[in-house]
Amino acid sequence: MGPATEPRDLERWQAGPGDVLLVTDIQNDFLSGGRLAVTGGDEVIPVLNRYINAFVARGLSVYATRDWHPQGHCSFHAQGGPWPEHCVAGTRGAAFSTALALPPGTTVISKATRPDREAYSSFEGTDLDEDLRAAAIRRIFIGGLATDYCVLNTVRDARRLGYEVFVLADAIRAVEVRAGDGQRAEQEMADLGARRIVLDGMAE
Ligand code: VGL
Ligand code: ZN
Repeated sequence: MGPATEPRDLERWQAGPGDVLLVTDIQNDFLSGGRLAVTGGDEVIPVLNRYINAFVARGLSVYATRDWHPQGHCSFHAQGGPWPEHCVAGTRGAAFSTALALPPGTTVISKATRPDREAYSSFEGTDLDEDLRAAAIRRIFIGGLATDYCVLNTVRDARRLGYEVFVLADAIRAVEVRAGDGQRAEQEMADLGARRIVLDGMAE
């Protein structure tokens, strides 16, 4: 296998009909000062804004997901879960960052809304698959937080459901509960056939 086909290679890319931008969990609690701040999480926002511009300029749709837990969610420490309380529906911590330039008409997908169920994938317990199918979407361009949780699990489901996936390598960051989780997640996504792109690889 030559270098050009190595799975970790960055590809030139362009977005067009059948493509969607899936902006994942750019919520205050995952950003600096938040309850579950992801290291470097803020850095992806200006990059995502440029991807958003590129999609909007081509008349393509943008979806934004949000972690949207009820109070007392099973994933919180107080309930014996792995995380501090975060992204409680309707709170400031659960709100999208005001620095994120979501366009009018953005479809918002709320996930992990049931008290007794964790859901890292944006497909789990949501209408995302039905919505994308109804819109004839075949390719998902995914960026956001966190690489090793929501992004990874969403990509697993997307590939299983038959979507082509492009991971925005310059617009994701990992929680890294264990060092290397982000790297392992990126490798698994590549192994699943997700392609890795960066903004600079966009063809004119
Ligand atoms: C997530 C940790 C806790 C995520 C959600 O969406 O990546 N990570 N809850
Ligand atoms: Zn959560």
